[in-house]
Amino acid sequence: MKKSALQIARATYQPKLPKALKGPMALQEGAPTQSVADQAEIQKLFPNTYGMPVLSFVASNETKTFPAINAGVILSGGQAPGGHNVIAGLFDGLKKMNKDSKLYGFLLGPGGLVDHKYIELTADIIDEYRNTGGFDIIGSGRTKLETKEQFDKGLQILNQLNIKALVIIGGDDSNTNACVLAEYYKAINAGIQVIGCPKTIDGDLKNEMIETSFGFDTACKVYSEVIGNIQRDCNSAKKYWHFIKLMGRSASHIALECALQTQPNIAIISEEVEAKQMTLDDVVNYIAGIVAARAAEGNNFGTVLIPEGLIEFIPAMKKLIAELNDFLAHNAEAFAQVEKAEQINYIAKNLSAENAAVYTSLPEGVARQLSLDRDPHGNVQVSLIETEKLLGEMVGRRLAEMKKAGQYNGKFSTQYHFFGYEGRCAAPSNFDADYCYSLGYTAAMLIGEGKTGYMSSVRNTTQPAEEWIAGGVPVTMMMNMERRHGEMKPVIQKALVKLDGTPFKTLAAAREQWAKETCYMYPGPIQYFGPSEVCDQTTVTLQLEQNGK
Ligand code: FBP
Repeated sequence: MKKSALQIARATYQPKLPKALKGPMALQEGAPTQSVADQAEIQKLFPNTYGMPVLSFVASNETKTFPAINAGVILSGGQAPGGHNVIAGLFDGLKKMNKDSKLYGFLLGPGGLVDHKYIELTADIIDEYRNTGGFDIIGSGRTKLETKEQFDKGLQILNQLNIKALVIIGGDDSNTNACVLAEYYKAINAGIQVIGCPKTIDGDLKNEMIETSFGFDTACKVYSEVIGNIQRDCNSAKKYWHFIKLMGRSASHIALECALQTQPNIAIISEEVEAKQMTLDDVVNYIAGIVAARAAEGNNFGTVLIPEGLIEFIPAMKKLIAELNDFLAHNAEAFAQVEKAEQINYIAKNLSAENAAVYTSLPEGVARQLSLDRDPHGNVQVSLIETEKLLGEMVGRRLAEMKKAGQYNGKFSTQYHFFGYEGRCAAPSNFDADYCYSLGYTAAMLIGEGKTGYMSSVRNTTQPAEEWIAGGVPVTMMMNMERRHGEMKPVIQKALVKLDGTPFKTLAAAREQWAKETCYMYPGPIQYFGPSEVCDQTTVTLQLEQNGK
């Protein structure tokens, strides 16, 4: 297949590894661990994998020998830059321990394990995918691995291929399921180790031991590049307000990181909206106030960053969505008979007065999206809701009222953007290329040490890769009990934006100035070759979290 010049050059990049992983190494065990909350319940549910110590690899003079092993790998959930390097690192690590080891890839996500769809990943295949974006080497999928039947069907193929270890590359839910699988295989003495790897561009799988999920760095850099370009355009023509929605199903880490990289006029953070119990009108008034203040200075242009998950963090919208889900689930047939022109009225008549008022205040298009687009579980698919248009249109209406009242005298023209899929398969930045390769290599070493129920962990990531600390964190350590589909379940705690954390505080301290003045920053495209300060810097979020600056 024909390749671009960058593809060819990038294929030869050798990812950096932590010093401890470069030669012979020894494993250091820490003290026994506890789950972050609900210790008694989690311990009861995971009697075989609870309380294990945190592990770190350190350089050693002792050379060990390892038997050949067959391992399997699964990519789970949304794509994130660097997945191919996790697999390359895993492959190289397994081969380093014993050249006769083999790696199998299950196809199209966890479903591949259950349906027995797989390929053997040979050196030729791996070489094709080194340092590339995407998950296309084996594909990904969102099948949840959670039932005993699935685990047993998986075990059949693992036994058939003599696979002794399985690496699951996924987000919080996939790693939770990986841990349930590890516990199950241990309980039945299946002789299969299960290791997880932290993936998601959303950045919400992180804690004391997992500093960041892979892909967040690259995705934020791609979005920040285009936001910067839009800001240049915006500041050149000075005639548009750009409403930019950014991916991130729930947490606002991506919006926050992009704001820190580009200094837009406005950045909405869902976690703050929820904490302050803001209504949709409050958010609209906040934006309209800034638009009017800039207009008073003659600046009828600006940029607004909006996190994808915002709608569900607005308490009134959350209530409305809950009632709508319920109503539509119980009245699907009757609703299907209603004429299109009548649908909004019909729904409004059947909602509680409070929710009907919110519903009818929405622009027609959004009201329709809320009532029509359901996923297979009957839930609104928030990512399909054009929150950027919702806010833009509502701000437009508010400004018209302000104009009548003599509080605003400007022009308001909008442009709308949604950045998500553009960044999920980008070629990994140097940080993600190195981080992912190290995560995969570490997973191989954990397999070599016979571990199960661990997540591969690489820490100290704001320092040069040489100084990174590779090891494993027991997945049970990150768990707590949460209500899911009406039942209490053990899950890895999702990391939302902390309002008392340095990244948010940094935004909060600067945003008034960014709103009033035009302080845009232009990060430019990801650089793979050149000075280290240009090519190897990780996210502002990680630097602020780890170093406070
Ligand atoms: P993961 O949590 O599986 O990594 O996926 C994250 C994400 O990219 C979200 O940001 C987004 O809301 C969602 O996936 C989109 O899902 P899909 O690819 O199924 O449209």
